[in-house]
Parts: sequence; C-alpha cells; structure tokens
Amino acid sequence: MGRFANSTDRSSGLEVVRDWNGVTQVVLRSPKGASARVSLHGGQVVSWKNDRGEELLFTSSKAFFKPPNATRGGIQMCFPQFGYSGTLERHGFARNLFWALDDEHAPINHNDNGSKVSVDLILKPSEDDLKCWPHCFEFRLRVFLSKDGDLSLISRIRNVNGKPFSFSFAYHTYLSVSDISEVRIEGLETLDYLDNLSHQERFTEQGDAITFESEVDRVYVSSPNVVAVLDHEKKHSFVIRKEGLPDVVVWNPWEKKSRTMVDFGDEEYKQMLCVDAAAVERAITLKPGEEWTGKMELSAVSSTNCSDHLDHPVSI
Ligand code: TA6
Repeated sequence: MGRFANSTDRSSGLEVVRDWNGVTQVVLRSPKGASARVSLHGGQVVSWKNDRGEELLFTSSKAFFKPPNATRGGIQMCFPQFGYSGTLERHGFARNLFWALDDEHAPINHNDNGSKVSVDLILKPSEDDLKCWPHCFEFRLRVFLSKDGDLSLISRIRNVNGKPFSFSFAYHTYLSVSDISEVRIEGLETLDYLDNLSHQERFTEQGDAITFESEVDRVYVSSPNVVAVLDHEKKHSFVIRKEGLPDVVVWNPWEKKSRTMVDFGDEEYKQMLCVDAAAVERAITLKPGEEWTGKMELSAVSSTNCSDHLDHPVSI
C-alpha cells in the first residue's frame, strides 16, 4: 500500500488511512463502488470517484501535497474569507489548517441505513489563529457519499464568541472535465456577476448557457440552487445543488494565468473547471450562539437525463 497505512476494516464503508506525508485521510465507499477521500488537512475532499472508479475531481499533476498549503484540486473549504475580500490570506485559513475527526457525531456507515456513509470533521481556532482572526467559532463539516455515489457536504459554522462576526464562504470545487472548450454551464443564464478580471465590476450574463474560450473568474450572484455542468465528450453532467449559498463562482485560468501558477501544469486548464457554491457577495453575520448551514450536493449523471435532475432541491 506504500503511501497509505490502512487502519480500519473496509466492510464498514469507512477507512481511516494516512497519506505519504502521514496526514490522516478518511475514505468513504458506497456499496456500488463509488468512493470519496477526505483529508484532515484543510478538511479537503481530495478524491471523488464514480462506481466505475473514474475520478470526477481535478487535481493538478504539479500540486503540492505537503501541508501547509492546500493541494491544488479537489474541494477546498474557503473560510472565513473568499478570495481577497478581507484582510486574511486568499480564501482564508481553514483550507490550510489541520481539522479533527468530530467525535461528537459517530460516523454513519451504510450498514446502519443502507443509504449513505459519512464522516464528520471539526475545526476550532487555535491561539495563533485567533491572533489573525479574533473570533471563536466551531466549523463542523459532514461529508456524505450516497449509495448512488452522490457526494454531499454540510458545513455548520457556530459563533461561540462573545461578539458577532461576519465571514464569506465557498466550496472551492475543481471539477475534472474532458475538454474545457466543449463544456457548458446551465442555470446561470441572465444572472448578474461580479467580474474578478475587472475589479469586480458588475455585468449581466447573456441568455445562453456559459461556454469557455478565455480566462473566466466570476461570482454569479443570487443564483438558483441547482446548476449543471454538461460535458458532452464524457457523456455526463455534474449537477450541483446547494442550500444557504446564494452565489456561484466560476473559474478557469486559461493559458496565460496557468503559466503563472507553480502548482499547475501549463495545459491543465483544458481539463478543469472550478464551479464553487459560495456566499461571497453579502457576508454572513452570526451573533453569539448563532449557527449558519451551507449545503452542497454533487451528482454525476449521464448527459441524457441531466434535465430530470434539475428540478429537485438538495436531498440531504
Ligand atoms: O475561485 C476563483 C479564485 O478566486 C481565482 O481568482 C483564483 O485565484 C482561484 O480562486 C485560485 O485561488 P488559489 O488561492 O487556490 O490559487
């Protein structure tokens, strides 16, 4: 097994392993063969595979796997800040910190209710973290894998502080695509967006599905709770359902920006697309004792019946 030291029986659908840097990861397996891998470094989902063992998330061949920086790929937790919208490092610190398994919630395995397997992680600020962001919080993350291989994430952020605090948030999701120039996004037509390539100026999207022929870095605001990414060549679509996350960030660095990123291959922009369920335009404010919940559910469905999936909300 080389880079993984197996330490739990696989029959339960849950396995706790260590990666080659000794970082704990939890592997979730569905009875039909789908899987997901969650790292305690950053609470990052580092892999999501369908029941044919095909990887659905993009990870750069140039990615750094050694903490502290987040690995370029998978699903990163951007908290308490998205992008440079505050005084902290880009996308906040949660994606660079070590999380713990949340003992308060016993992991659910498919033997119990046959429908899903999940793991719970928790992040609380250390003394050092409080120096750069002086707010006590509890960030509970539950990652599910349904028996059909759908991947769901529920984030619950509680203010355990003496005073209110505000934050922005994103599930920074690197989707693996066959060819970016053949991919289209449905569900964001005619929406307003803030363009990060022109000082967050506000524009309105045209009426058709979004396609890609150059760098895109936009925050679509007040978006519907279901969006689809159609990949004709792979004959599948990603259906993204969300709750408590009004915005959708769409990012592809294209050629020029790709060459500036050390942990990203020059041509890799052709095989990835970030579509992030997010809360960016308006910060979320929590009074002491209050809790916010943000849910995202990812399904990979065959293209032919993508539209059937577009009309029902998050089912977790
Ligand atoms: O999600 C879009 C974005 O904010 C882009 O502006 C780009 O910088 C990307 O995130 C990647 O950020 P990272 O800090 O992971 O390099």
